[in-house]
Amino acid sequence: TSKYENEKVSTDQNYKLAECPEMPPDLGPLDIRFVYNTSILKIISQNPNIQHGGRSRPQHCMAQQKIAIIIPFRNRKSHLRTWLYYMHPFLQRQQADYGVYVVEQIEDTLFNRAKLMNVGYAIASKDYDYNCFIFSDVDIIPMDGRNLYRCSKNPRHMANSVDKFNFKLPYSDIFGGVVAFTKEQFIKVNGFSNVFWGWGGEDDELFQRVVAVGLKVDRPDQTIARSRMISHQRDPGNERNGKSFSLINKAYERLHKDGLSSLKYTVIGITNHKLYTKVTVDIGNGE
Ligand code: UDH
Repeated sequence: TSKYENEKVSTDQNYKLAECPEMPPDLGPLDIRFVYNTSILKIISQNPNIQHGGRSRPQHCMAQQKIAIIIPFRNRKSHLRTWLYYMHPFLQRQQADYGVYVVEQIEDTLFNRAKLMNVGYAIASKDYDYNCFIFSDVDIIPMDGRNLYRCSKNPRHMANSVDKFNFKLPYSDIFGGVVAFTKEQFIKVNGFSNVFWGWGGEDDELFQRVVAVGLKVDRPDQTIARSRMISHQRDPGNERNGKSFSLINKAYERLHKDGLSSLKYTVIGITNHKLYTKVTVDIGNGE
């Protein structure tokens, strides 16, 4: 090797970024009003540091977690645009090393939010060495930058103070909206159940799984966890699941046989959009 190459190698080795701080600087309350009509092109131009597929990482420090954000999706284009508009700046200010995965269920089947989350986990894991998975509805936006979108010692429930519920927990075991799991935690609970078709119950079942494996749920302080939900009607194809109570009653029995261990799906397409990776998937129809 030439002298020049030796120098180059030693420079690269010496150039190690310092770890990012636990609490990034200058975070605080955000003004979230949902009164805008920005185009995707404008969001792209406002976020020049996003890489194709909706990836970003801090430029001046080494992030401690590699975070995949998984969003279950069908027919919510304007909600997704709102999410991208607010959340890319939010995550970058939090100095996150992250990628956004929008997991779209094909038409004409009953919606299955939980199974889409499992698919997102499986696809993102093949993409990059993610060690933290944040499962987020497309219609929830945090109102304070200090609500860190990170994993912690226990699975974490970020949406514990939503405007729709007057910023209170409607019941103590609620675990919907936005939750974060390390890879180890998610494997330990065997992911979400795959058998909740239609609206309701899959998030309560996930709570039961967390408890069953001896973990707890962490929640941020409610004053900083304030979030807004875009109000909407129930979607067609996502009617209430009438069986969810009887399913949850047997959550412990299904824990090891229903979840990541039994996940089956067919990928229809994976597209790298500028602001997110879109995974279109056929997850069956529950029959
Ligand atoms: N989702 C879709 N498309 C659908 C259904 C659900 O993208 O057709 C996703 C989306 O990310 C959504 C999440 O799944 O944020 C949760 O579904 P949801 O928004 O229907 O659930 P939520 O409990 O609302 O937030 C329930 C309907 C409330 C109707 C109240 C009318 N006043």
